[in-house]
Amino acid sequence: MTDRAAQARPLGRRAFLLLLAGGLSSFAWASKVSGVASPITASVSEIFANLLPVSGWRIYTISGSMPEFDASSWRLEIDGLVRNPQSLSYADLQALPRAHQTSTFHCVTGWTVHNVRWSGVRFSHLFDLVEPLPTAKAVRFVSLEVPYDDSLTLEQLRLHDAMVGLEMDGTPLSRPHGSPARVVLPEMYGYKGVKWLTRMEFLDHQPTGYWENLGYDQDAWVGRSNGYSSA
Ligand SMILES: Nc1nc2c(c(=O)[nH]1)N[C@H]1C(S)=C(S)[C@@H](COP(=O)(O)O)O[C@H]1N2
Ligand SMILES: [Mo]
Repeated sequence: MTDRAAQARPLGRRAFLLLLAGGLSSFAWASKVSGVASPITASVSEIFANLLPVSGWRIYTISGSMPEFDASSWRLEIDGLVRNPQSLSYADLQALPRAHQTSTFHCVTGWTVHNVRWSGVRFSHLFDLVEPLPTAKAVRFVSLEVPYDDSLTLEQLRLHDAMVGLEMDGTPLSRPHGSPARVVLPEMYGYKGVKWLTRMEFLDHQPTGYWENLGYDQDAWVGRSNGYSSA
């Protein structure tokens, strides 16, 4: 138990679970009414965030469960509108050319982590492997944490700083951060960064993702989406 959790007593476990349920339903209500989800939301993920001690980061999960990574069974399935579908093991992915970058991470709810060091595989290498068909326009990223998903266009995935992230700050992704793989695109808000990634599905259209179904923007450019303007 963290200090904060201890402080939360005399709220018992039962009350705590009710609080979670209440937070979730009020979030759904708020987003329906306002159209765009408010930056201040008492969602399950934020409550969990407050319980976990991490530096700068708030750990988000929509289900409260963090999928466990098993290197012997985990696969990154890449399928849909591609010539050569792939089922990559963790070792397969690690054997691909590795890219490194330092970038800033922004969550749309207003927190930022500067100078995150990422290491991973560029989407362009994965494109070379699977050969998207001419009809492919977007990729849907599926998490082991059901039903979290989101999507990006092929054009966006070709940006210089987009990757499947495998390491953060010099170590393999931790379980809270989405081990073993997460989507990284610093130019967009964090909800595009699907954690516990397990599938990339190539499609001829761009489907709406988990948070987008609750009112967030499909195009999640930092500073110029979701009601923010860089002007
Ligand atoms: N599977 C999954 N991926 C997710 C989320 C989530 O709840 N579940 N939250 C997203 C949001 S809104 C943000 S800001 C980042 C937060 O990353 P972190 O939990 O590593 O801090 O994860 C993104 N990816
Ligand atoms: Mo976020």
